[in-house]
Amino acid sequence: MSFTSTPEGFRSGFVSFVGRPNTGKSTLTNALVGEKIAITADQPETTRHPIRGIVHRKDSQIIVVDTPGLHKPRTLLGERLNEQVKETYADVDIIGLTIPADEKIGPGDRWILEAVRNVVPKTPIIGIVTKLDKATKDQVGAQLVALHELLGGNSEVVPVSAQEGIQTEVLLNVIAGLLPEGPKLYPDDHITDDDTETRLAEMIREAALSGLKDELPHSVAVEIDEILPNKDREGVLDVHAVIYVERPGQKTILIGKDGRRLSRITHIARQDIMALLGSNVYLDIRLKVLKNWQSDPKSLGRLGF
Ligand SMILES: Nc1nc2c(ncn2[C@@H]2O[C@H](COP(=O)(O)OP(=O)(O)OP(=O)(O)O)[C@@H](O)[C@H]2O)c(=O)[nH]1
Ligand SMILES: [Mg+2]
Repeated sequence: MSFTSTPEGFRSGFVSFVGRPNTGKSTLTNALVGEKIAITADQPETTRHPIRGIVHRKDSQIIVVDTPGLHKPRTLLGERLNEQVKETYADVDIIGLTIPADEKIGPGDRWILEAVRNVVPKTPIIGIVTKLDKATKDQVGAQLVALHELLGGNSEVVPVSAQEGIQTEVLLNVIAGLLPEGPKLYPDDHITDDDTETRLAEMIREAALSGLKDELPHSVAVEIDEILPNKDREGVLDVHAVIYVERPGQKTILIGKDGRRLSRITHIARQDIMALLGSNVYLDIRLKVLKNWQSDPKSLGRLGF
């Protein structure tokens, strides 16, 4: 841990990305932080807890808070996530509203903007047009105008492609310019607040989500049971994890024909886990049914929601 001295005129503070599910908030968070701290997936409602990532720059420290996408909740889990997100707004200096370049601004976006303005009427909101690489120049231009109109006043709007790393520095400059002067809030080598177990569980969830469709991704939750040194092999860590689903049929799908899907999940997650832990890993994943956990207060509590 090291805290180098803070130069004159240094700025620091928090920015939170909010937006509909699947608009690229987590991908953008990772791109700005420069390390994968938030999992991403091509289905909506992937992120389930606010994740802090720290961007260390010469003259500023920007703490990015990635949040679950806001949406009209269908389950108790959805309601709890929305509450969490709204609590997050209260503590940030800037809000970045994310809207993809290739999707029309709709009622969902207006609903989010209204929710944000109700909770924190004074916090500046910048517009971020995400997935720039997926649209033509004209589309991006039109989206910037539309987003500017939606936000009103003299709000900043910035187009980015987190995937291609286009305009990310520009976005950081805009954010830093709006932050108050202040000292470093985190040591120079601190990247995220999430503990190792949470990050491992998320890596397994990301591997499990890949290729799943419809409602199944929402039914997946992961818990790390324990991490222990392997008894027989020195330098190897045993990671025991459980993937929860809501119904027996979902368990069958995740195991796959001849257990193939589960082996693939284990293989992919193990690579990520070894990279994070910097150690050889034996990964053991069990599958369990926790009936309708998304709607059951007791199960939600147990899974940390
Ligand atoms: N082409 C392209 N795809 C992107 C970009 N950013 C994100 N995506 C894709 O969009 C999908 C959703 O990205 P996420 O970062 O998980 O979106 P999110 O807003 O965090 O979603 P939730 O956590 O569900 O609210 C993933 O398949 C990403 O790979 C981008 O700049 N360009
Ligand atoms: Mg996300």
